[in-house]
Amino acid sequence: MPEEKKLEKKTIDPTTLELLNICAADGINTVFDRAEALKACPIGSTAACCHSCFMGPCRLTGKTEVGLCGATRATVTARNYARAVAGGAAAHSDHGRDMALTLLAACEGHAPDYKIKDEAKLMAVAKMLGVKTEGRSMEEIGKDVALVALDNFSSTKKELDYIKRAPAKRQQIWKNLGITPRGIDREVVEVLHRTTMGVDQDAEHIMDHAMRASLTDGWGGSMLGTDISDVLFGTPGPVKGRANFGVLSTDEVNVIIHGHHPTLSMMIVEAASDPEIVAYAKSKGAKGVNLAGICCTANEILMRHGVPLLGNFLTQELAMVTGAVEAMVVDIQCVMEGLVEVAKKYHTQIISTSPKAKIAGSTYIEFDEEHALKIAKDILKKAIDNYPNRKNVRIPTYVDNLVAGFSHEYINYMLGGSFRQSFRPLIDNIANGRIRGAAGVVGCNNARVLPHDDNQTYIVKEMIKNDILVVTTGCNAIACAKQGLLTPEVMNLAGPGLREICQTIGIPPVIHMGSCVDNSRILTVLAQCATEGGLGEDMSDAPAVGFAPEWMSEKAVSIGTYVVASGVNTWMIGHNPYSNSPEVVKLMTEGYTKKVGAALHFEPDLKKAVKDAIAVIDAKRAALKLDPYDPNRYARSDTYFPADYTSFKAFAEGRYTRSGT
Ligand code: XCC
Repeated sequence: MPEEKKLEKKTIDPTTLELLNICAADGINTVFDRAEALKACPIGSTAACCHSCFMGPCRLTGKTEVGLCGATRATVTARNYARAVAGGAAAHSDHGRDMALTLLAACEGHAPDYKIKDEAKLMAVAKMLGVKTEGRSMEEIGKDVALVALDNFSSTKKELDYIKRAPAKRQQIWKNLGITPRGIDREVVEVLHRTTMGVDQDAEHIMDHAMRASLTDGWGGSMLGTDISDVLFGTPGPVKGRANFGVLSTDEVNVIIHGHHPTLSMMIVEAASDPEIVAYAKSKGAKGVNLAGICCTANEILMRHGVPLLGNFLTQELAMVTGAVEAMVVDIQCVMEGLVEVAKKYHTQIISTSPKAKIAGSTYIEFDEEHALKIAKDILKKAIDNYPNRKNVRIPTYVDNLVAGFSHEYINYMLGGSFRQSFRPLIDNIANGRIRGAAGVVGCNNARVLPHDDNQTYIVKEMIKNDILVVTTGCNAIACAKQGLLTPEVMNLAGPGLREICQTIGIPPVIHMGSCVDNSRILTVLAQCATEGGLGEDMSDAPAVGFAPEWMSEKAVSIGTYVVASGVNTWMIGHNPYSNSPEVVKLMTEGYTKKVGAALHFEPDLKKAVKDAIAVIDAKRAALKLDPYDPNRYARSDTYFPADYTSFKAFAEGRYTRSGT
C-alpha cells in the first residue's frame, strides 16, 4: 500500500495526517510506527502472565491452568486488574495530594505566588470537610482544608470525607459490601499487598477490593484534586477556546504545556503575559509567547484561561515536527519517552520539571511552589532563547473553535440562574423524554485503536444523535474539540429533543467538563441529580452510561472501575485485557451488576457497545416508569445549517470538510 494511503488509516484528524506525512518524509519514528513494528505481547495482553513472584513469570495459556504456586487464571487475572486500578488511583491521587500540599504552602505563606482565588468554593469545600469557617480568615480555613484533605490520604481507619457527597442509598451499598473507602494510601497499598505472592487467592475478593481502591480515586484523590484546583485557580465557567495545530504562532515563541498538574502550568500562563517576558521575547525577534496544551494540563488551562488545545495523547510527538515549538514543558503522566528522540531532530527543547518524573535527555528545571513564578519565567526565557534556532516551520492550518469550562457549579447555575440553582430542568427533561439519557465519554488515545480519534467522535455523535447528552473530559474532550464537536452549532447533529433543550438553555450537546481528575465533577452531577430526586434515589437508577472509546492508561481502568462502583454501566472499547479468565470477565459484568448495579465491559465491538449502552439507558427509563423514549415526540425544534462547515452531510458522516480555518 502506498505510504500516504497507509497513513490515512491511522487518524481521522487531517492535521495529524499532515504531520504524519512530514514524519514519513523526515524519517521520524513515532508511536504510530512503533505500534506497527512492535506487536502487543499475546500473553500479557490477556492478563495471562503472573509475575507476582520470581519463580515465574508463569504464563497461564493453553492447557496451563495454574502457575507454580497453584494460582489459577482467575486469581492471576484479578490480581493484574487490581494492580492496574491501584496504579491509576495512585496517579490521580498523588496529583490530588500535591494540590493539597500547594494549598497548605499557600496558606502558610510558603508559596507566595498562589492565592485563594475562589473563596466561595473554599467555603463549600470547608463545609464538606467539616472545617470551621466562622470568624476565620481564608488562609486559616484553607490551611485546615489542606490538612483535612491530607488526612484523607494518610488515615488508616477513617472513611473518606467526600463519601458524604454520594446519595445515601449508594453509601449504604458500599457499606453493605464492606467497600466504603478509608484512607487513600491505605487502600492502594492494600491492593499491592493483597496481590503479592501468596496473599489474596479469591478473584471475587480481590475485585471487591479493586472497587474500594478505585473509589479512593473518584471520591478521594481526584475529587480533592478538582476542588482544591478550583479553590486555588478558580472554578471554571464557560470559556471560548480554540484547538488543533493551527493555534501555533508563526511569529511568537510557542511553548507547549504537557502533562497533568495545574500548579506549574497556571504559573506559566501568568508569566507568559508578564511585561518582562514579553520584552525578552521581543529582544529575540518574537512578538511574544504563545501557549498551547497537550493532554490534561491542556484541559486545566483551557477550562480556566481559554489557552488553546494543541492535541491529545497520540499527537504529542507530532508537535515538534512543525518546527515551530521552542519548548515542550512536561510535568507528570502521559508523557512519552519517545519525545526526546523526536526533539533531537528539531530545535524543540523538552523541559522536564517534576522531581517525580525525570526524563533522560531532557533539560531538567525543577519546579517548586515556593519559587513558582520565577521558575515559570526561567522556563519561558529558555524557550525564548531557543526562538532564533527555528528553521523549517510547517504549521498545519486547521483550527477549531470550542466552548469549554462546564464545572458542576456552572451547570447548576446555568440551569436555574443564581435565583434558582438546580439540576431540576435537566432532570425534568430526562424524565419527559426530550433528553433520553446522559453519557460520560472520556479517556485517552491508544496507538492500537486506530484510526486515532475515530472511536471518540463516533460514540459522541451516536449519543447526541440519539438525544443523549454527552459530558466529556480528558483526551476525548480534545478529540471532540479538534473535530468541532464542542460548539453550540453541533446541536444540529443532535436529536430533536436534545437539540430543543440545548437551544433553550444555550448549551452545547457535548459538554467539556475538564481534565481526567475532573471526572469527579461528573460523579458530583450524578450524585446531586439523585439527591434532588426525580430519577430514582441512587446514581444507578439514572439513565446514564460511561464510555472510554480509546483508553490506554491504568488511570482509565481506575476511572472505569469507580464509575461502575458508583452505579454507572461503563464500556471500555478495544481488546479485553482480562479475557484470559472468563470467570473474571463474568465477575466484572454480572458480578459487579449484582453488587453495585453496574457492569464494567471491555468491548472490542464499538457498534455493539453503543447499542448495548442505549439499551441500558432505555431499560433504566423503563425501571423508573418514565415515558418510553420516542424520537418523533418532540420533533418540532428548529434546525439550521452550521456555518463553519461546507456540508452538514459531510460533517455528520465524519468527513471533516471545512469552509475555512
Ligand atoms: Fe488518558 Fe485521561 Fe492521559 Fe489523555 S491525558 S491519555 S490518561 S485521557 Ni488525562
